[in-house]
Amino acid sequence: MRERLEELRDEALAKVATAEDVKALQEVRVAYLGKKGPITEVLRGMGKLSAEERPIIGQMANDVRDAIKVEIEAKETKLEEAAVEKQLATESIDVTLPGRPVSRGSRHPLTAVIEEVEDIFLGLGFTVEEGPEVETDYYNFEALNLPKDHPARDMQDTFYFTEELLLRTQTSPVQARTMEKYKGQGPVKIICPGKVFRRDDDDATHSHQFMQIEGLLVDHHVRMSDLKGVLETFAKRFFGEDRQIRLRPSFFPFTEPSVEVDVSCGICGGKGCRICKQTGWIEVLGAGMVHPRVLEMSGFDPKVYSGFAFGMGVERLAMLKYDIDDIRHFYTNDVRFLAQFKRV
Ligand code: 2NM
Repeated sequence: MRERLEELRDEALAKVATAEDVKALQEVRVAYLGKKGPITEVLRGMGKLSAEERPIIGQMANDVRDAIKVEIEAKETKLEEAAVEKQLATESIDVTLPGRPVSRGSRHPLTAVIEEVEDIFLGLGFTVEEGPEVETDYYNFEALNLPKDHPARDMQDTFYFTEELLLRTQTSPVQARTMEKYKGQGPVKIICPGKVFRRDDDDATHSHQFMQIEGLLVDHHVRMSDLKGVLETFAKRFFGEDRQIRLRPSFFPFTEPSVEVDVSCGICGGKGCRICKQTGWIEVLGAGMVHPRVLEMSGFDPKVYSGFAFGMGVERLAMLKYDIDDIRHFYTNDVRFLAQFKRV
């Protein structure tokens, strides 16, 4: 039995030594250490041995089993390490290669301009109000002194869903809604930025959809000079301290009197050049004193309150400030255009 165990041990260890993979080792384990293996068989036959020999052979059988087990485990570790080594050699990655750059986006230039204008008016004590883009005929026209048969409606004709529901042509309905909310109690100091829609040509300077910012101030004793001061402050902060403004008479149904506001040309400083068509001035916005009927319809007593309002196109502001020659650049979303407005 002694010889048989030694023979089994040498045989098993030889097979472990030549095993080339984990699967071969597993086969050796099953063949020699399994329940039906030869060592178990030897142990089973120990009943025939003498009492002195039995513990010696038993011990020896255990030693042989342990020796085989230890060898299998050692070989297994070696094979696994070799497999990892091989993988490292064939699948190596170069950690010194530079990473792919992550490009950061930037705010859309129209968003940047809106935020800049908001900052200026917040600094003057105004708040920002928003409202629906789908409006009722009442808030978009009636409440702004444009009754159903008014000829000025033609200029702003728009996209109708029904007789009474349309895409707003200006953000003034937000102002009418806000005035209603204040229930005749001033002061109201708001600006309303947002998308507006008009039946219009689409070319380098026109779009059927654009962004607008309107402002409204209603309080006791509000005068034209207040409007002038606020707009001059805005023009200087937005375009530069060296700029001037001038007012020209105009007409809007919701203001009386109404004015067009020009800012002095930033290219020639007012002397006249190609940009300002030799006039020295560039038109930037419309404004006026809120019509008493508009105040009245929104719940303010025109004998107690007066106000001024103004409206400007965001695209036009951006085009003037950043020298952009075509309104369609804002909607094409070409990153070569958009990336130029990254803030430092
Ligand atoms: C403009 C020009 C002049 C205006 C008027 C009002 C309101 F609601 F108070 F009647 N909001 N905005 C207004 C006045 C808008 O845009 C060129």
